[in-house]
Amino acid sequence: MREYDFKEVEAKWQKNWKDGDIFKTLDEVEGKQNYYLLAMLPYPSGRLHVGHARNYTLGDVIARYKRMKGYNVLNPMGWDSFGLPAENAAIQNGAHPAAWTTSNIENMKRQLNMLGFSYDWDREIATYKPEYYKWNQWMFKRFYEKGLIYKKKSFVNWCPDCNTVLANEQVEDGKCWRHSKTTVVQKELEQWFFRITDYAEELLKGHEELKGGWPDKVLAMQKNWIGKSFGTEIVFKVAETGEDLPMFTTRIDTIFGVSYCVVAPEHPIVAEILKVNPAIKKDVEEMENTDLIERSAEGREKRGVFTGWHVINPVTNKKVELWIADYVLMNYGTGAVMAVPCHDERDYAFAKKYNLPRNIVINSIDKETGKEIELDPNTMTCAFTEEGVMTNSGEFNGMNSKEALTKIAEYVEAKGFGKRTVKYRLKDWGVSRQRYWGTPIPVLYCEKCGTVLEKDENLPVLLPEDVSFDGKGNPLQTSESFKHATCPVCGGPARRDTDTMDTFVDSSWYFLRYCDPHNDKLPFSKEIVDKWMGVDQYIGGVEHAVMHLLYARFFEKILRDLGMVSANEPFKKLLTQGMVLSQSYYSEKERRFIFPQDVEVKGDKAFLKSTGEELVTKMEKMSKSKNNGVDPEEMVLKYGADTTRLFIMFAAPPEKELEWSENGLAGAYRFLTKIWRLVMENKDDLDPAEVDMSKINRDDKALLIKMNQTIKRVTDSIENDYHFNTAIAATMELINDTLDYRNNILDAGKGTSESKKIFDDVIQKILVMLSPFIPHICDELWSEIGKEGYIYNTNWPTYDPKLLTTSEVVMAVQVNGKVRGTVEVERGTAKEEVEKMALALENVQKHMEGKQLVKLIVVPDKIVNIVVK
Ligand code: ANZ
Ligand code: ZN
Ligand code: ZN
Repeated sequence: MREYDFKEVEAKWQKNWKDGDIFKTLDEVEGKQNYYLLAMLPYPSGRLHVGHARNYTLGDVIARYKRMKGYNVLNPMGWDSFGLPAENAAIQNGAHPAAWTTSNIENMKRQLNMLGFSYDWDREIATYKPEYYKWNQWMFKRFYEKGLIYKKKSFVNWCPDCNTVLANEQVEDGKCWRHSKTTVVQKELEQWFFRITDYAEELLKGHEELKGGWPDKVLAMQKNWIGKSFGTEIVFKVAETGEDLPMFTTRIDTIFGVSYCVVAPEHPIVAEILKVNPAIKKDVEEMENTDLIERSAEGREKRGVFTGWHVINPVTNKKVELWIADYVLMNYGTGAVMAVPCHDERDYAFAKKYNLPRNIVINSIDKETGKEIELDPNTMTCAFTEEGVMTNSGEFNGMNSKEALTKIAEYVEAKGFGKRTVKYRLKDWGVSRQRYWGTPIPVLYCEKCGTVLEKDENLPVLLPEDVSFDGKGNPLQTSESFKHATCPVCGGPARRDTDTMDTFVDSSWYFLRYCDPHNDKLPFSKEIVDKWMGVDQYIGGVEHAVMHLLYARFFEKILRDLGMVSANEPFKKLLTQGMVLSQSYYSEKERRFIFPQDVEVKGDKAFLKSTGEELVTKMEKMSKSKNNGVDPEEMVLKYGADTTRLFIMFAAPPEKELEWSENGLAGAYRFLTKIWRLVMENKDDLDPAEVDMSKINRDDKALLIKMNQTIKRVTDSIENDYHFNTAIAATMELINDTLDYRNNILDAGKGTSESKKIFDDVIQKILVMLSPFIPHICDELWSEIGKEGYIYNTNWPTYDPKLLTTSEVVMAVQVNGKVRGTVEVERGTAKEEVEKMALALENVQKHMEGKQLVKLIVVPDKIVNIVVK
């Protein structure tokens, strides 16, 4: 028998698939429903990492499974190939970002193909290609025409290491998402913004459509990010000037307790105040220069200054001081706050520091007695922010504060003091980046015509080649050919915008381009896109919950409103795969992480080979700094693609963390050799012909039932949130039963005329069910058993619902109350038959010997009772 040689098998089938062009996907196939499977496209960093391998294996298994279930499946792949690393590599090595990116793509494509993924490469896209980014520019123009893009001078997040602006979503705990040690600072710049806030409400409402299909946690993260809050805008008048100063509050129930008001240092009124009170200028400037993220940090000491001016509370007519403080931000609400120290933590801290008045307007309620507990502003140690009973609030006294929230809002509206409003935490999306490696923004500045957009027929605005990558500032500004252009309106000289678009623009619509990748008239045709969209199953990392996944939804909605697509939501179902962990080894003596090759593992302990020191082990996320990374290519070279795929799918359900282990891989490999042997030893005169059910015996039936049960279990496990691990486990059980059947029945000559047929059928079904996971070996064995073509094109097996449970029961046979044996019979067997079988049992006869039969009772399908004397 030929041994299993994965290198030979995998190379052979990868070539066959390619030569046969079997993964080519048409937009329509007669009699088949379309199914769009999408895995998040990778950034071409150079090498595939384990997270990619997991993500794309999951996708490929689903794609192959759906294909066999009769769908016309789209399973595309591409490259999110603009972005900083390419540019940083250019600065370091002098290679052009395009060259770096192209060679990375080539290498990663080779690695993906090594894993046997069923991509239709004819639909491959790469966002750095002019034929792709042209459409970013085209869409920029359409969005601009719709009023969804505007330019504004504003404070933006700036990473001094990236040397560029970051979106709010790219700032994590005040640090850059790419430089976890770099504090993001604020810088004032002219920026292009996408009006994502126009869609805030719809992005929130759209969650109704996604419930069930998306993980709850992702929906919760988006909801929180959009941050809808209901409040009231109430107008205070400035006592000194009479001008209106609107405040945004979510707690209008506390209006009677306002003891001062605050504006942000950037608030427009501050300029007027400085004219009459220049002494506070320095304070204001210092507050303005404090980092925005730091300013909004919880628990931080607040800073402020009294303006000298006052404002009048419209409800109470009371005059209170107006302050400027750093804890109020200009980009939220109205940039002005009515402060109620006894009922708000920030106000409380501020009022204590600056000795401002504090008034109670809500009393606490005793939970047991329901009685009001009077609070004392002088003895309380923190703000009371819960629900309670209204006090010191005129006609609202005694009312529950929650009820008062509505009542006072109505009152304020009726009196014309203000109106109820809704505010969102979500900000417009700033897309200008001061970098080279991105889509040029198709805007020019002409002295005569002002801001103008490039003509459609002049798109794409190409990235110029005459740039220098010296790490100082924006390379585009070094290109003379780029900067100096012709005004598309008057033909005079004009200056190009030298910023490029945030690369999240690229990934906001790439899934539409896959549907119609070669279109040179439009980004895509609506007719074709509507055949595929929305994506039936999207797979990727949960780290994209609020950036990519929100931006892509935003784009889909704009494009729908532009009449370019029909679906409301781009991704019907979302699977966020878990992280891949592996063992790390740490030496406390040497204070460093040890590479696995320098470790000796004994039982559950690990030692440093060179010194014998016992190491600290931990299962944790793979990372370079922990020396616990695994290179998937190495694994494929060592064990093969099928083994690697099988291990990844078998080790954990997709949404859970996966613990990488070489033992696990070795186990997967042994399993493959077992299948190999099972098929190769039995492949001759394979004859899975129709079984004559009247001729089978009990053992035949047991295997048939096991097979049908397995088909059901495997199918159900896949349909139920892709629990591939249980699907594989079920198939392993069937394989073991099949081996037993061969050894104990076929080889022992105990079979019937039907036994071999059943056995052969089981072998075929096993190959079909395993093929989405381990496609190479299955195709090889498929051809070994004499099949033509590819398993990829066969149908998924179905089960016979009548063959899911055995109809046999085991009945105990008792003699004088003691079990002396059992009989196995078909359910509902006649009493006389059962009696005969029971009395024929040797052990029963032994215990009846020399005695007289008194009674024989058969409880059908349960028990036989024999009484003797
Ligand atoms: C009076 C008040 C009394 C408030 C009280 C709270 C508790 P969310 O829920 O996040 O929307 N606020 C409004 N604009 C602000 C700004 N630009 N910078 C800083 N704080 C601002 O928060 C809304 C609450 O945050 C508002 O309700 C306001 O303080 C404050 F017992 O008004 B509140
Ligand atoms: Zn950075
Ligand atoms: Zn002009």
